[in-house]
Amino acid sequence: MKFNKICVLGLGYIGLPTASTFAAYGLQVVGVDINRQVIRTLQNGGLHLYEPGLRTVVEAALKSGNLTVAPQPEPAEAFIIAVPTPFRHDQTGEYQGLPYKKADMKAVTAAAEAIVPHLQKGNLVVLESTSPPRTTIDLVAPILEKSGLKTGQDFYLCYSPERVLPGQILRELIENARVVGGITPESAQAGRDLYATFVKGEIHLTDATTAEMVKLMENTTRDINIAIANEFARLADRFGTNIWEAIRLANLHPRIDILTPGPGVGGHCISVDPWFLVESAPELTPLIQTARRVNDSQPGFVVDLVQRALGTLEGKCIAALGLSYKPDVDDLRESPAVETARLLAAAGAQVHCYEPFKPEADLPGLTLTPDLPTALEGADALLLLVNHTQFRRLDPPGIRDLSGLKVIIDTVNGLPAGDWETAGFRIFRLGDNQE
Ligand code: SAJ
Repeated sequence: MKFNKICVLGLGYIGLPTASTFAAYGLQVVGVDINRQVIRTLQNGGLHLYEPGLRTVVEAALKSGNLTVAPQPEPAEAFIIAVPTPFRHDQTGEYQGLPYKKADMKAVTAAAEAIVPHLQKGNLVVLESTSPPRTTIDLVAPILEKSGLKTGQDFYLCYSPERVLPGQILRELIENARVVGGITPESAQAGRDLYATFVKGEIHLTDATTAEMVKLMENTTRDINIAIANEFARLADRFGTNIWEAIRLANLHPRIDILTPGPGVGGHCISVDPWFLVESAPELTPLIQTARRVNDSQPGFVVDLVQRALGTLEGKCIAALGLSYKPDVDDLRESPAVETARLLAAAGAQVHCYEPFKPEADLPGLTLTPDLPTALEGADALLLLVNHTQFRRLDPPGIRDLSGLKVIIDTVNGLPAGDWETAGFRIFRLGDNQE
């Protein structure tokens, strides 16, 4: 199939890079977002999110005229749905007395409904949003059929997960292998033709539900692997040893690759997606549920560490460095750093948060400071929550001159302990209890 004009629904971390990349490769792209502020920002030459390299690609795409943005879709040959699938905040499920989170499919439903009036014979629709198994068949296809057209006969329908790593989206979008799951083999082939516009990695064809499973299995596996690393850190702490050294040595084994412990798992993907499998079959997913709970409870473990370092939290002032869900990104969604700061504040500490990628974020209940010196003012301890490159380069004598604090708490093994100790600080590391 040959495509000249496509609509990309959802201009977030995935939709916007995808829309601009298609535009860069010569397609006419209408980028659609229901948030008028997003549309206005883009039309005025701004950008509502940060991703390395994205500004240049978006600017070029808009300037060339290949990318336009609009609040509603319009007739096109292909429609890509890249809207968020968070979990529901108003409702949880329960299995054996424990709560589990449920997917909020409102945005996917609304996007599919918005396509209906424009859907024509021979069109292709691709769902990219991470979704519970069978969403393409059971949710999206019936909505699209309200057009009077038959799925697989009159129009093609695919599920194709995005698997790009935030921070490297533009490169991975092009270079990664892509899985395209069709509701029919012809649908999968149409999907391949579309992504072949720019994908340099291999494009693997399968059915829609398998493609949904692939995505969920990838992120769930990573979640479970991080959970075991976090549990090992708790054990190292209990046994008075150093998890970072233990992991380094264990990873010398040719078949072992333990991931990195930290304050927990955040972001819009790994902390959310495993619940989609749990929701679909709670009785089959005890391991997945436990891993989620281990990672979600990791901020509490950090609070214990801070308490140990400071004696008490009541009345103590803590400079919390980093709020994003992982290093060198501005995304605060489901961030364990934010959760940790909130728990510390709830326990009576005064927390000065500093997030260099979003110094003015609006986080109810938290105090954000515009820069590092302000965060350090009056602080009893510096708490490193995110391993941002610029924090790793902090200069211990410089911090000593800026502030009277003596205690450093490092949850991500980002700071060279020796240098800080030489400069007169006491350093407490997550999973390293050698008192
Ligand atoms: N984390 C750890 N320890 C680790 C690795 C990560 O605590 O060893 C934490 C991070 O700090 C962060 C969270 O886990 O809070 C997730 O970070 P990540 O870098 O592992 O993953 P994401 O969420 O940025 O991107 C993932 C990727 N999935 C996999 O690697 C299997 C990416 O390829 C997906 O496209 C993306 O989810 C997505 O959109 O689903």
